[in-house]
Amino acid sequence: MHRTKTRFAARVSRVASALERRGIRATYTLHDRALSNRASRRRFAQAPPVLDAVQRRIVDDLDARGFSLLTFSELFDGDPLWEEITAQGARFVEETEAGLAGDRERLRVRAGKEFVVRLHSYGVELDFSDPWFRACASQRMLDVANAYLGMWSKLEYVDLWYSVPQPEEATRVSSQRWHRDFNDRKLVKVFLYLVDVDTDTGPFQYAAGSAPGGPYGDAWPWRPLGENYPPEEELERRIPPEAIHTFTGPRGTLLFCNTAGFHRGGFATARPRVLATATYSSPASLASLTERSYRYAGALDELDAATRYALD
Ligand SMILES: O=C(O)CCC(=O)C(=O)O
Repeated sequence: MHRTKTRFAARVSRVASALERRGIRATYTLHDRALSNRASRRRFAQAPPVLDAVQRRIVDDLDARGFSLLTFSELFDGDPLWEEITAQGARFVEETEAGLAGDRERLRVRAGKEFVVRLHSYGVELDFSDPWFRACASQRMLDVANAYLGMWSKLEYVDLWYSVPQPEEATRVSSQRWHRDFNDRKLVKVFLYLVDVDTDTGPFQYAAGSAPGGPYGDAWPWRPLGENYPPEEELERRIPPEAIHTFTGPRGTLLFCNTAGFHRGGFATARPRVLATATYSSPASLASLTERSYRYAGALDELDAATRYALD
């Protein structure tokens, strides 16, 4: 009797979560096609930003292969923001290493992804006094994200990560394995390396052309809440090695990437990888698939319309 009841309960819970998934997918599609994204595309089209040559190159690269690689100083030429971000990174490293050596309870980690310590994680308040947030909400970055997405985007996620070195024999787990992000069909993730990253520091890797619409877009195709983690060896058989890019590089390396395409990283074995990251996605994503990681604590009415939209 107990067994029957337990099986029945398990079945009810499976059906309930399948229905919930279906509901979330339907909400995403509705917001993408008809509700929020349509209005956001119209707003963008009414006054598209004027991009300079560096910003144009990033958008063209993203369109052509799903990523763009440059340096922070190319995009923020001569801006003292770099010194502020590196100081922010240094404080984060110091606090993280003190936590790793002592009270690990203080460290911000997510269950199943304990190898990444975060500066903010979710549920924080941020404003322009935070240097990395200021970079992410700047027109230099936001105009790029909006131009690639063809709409006013939402700045959904802002953080700094410290990837803790793993034993070399450890197996890759979670985002250390090839996957597509579930967030959106088309999104922009940004990674700014705050330390030199070599092959033992867990470099980010990307399969160019694997975003929806690309030559490998049909391999385990993106769907909202899809099964986004295929077996590693199968993926490596299906996508040719020349499409796989491994982003080693010095501190200051800046990468824009549509992570609806296959990517992985953070499998540091020799040294910690420290980076700043951000995600820009469509309003449809925030309405259905994702949650903003922070609340903007500044005054929205002091911002221009596209920035206000991104942070609100
Ligand atoms: O840590 C990495 O390099 C991978 C990050 C990742 O998979 C993601 O942000 O979706």
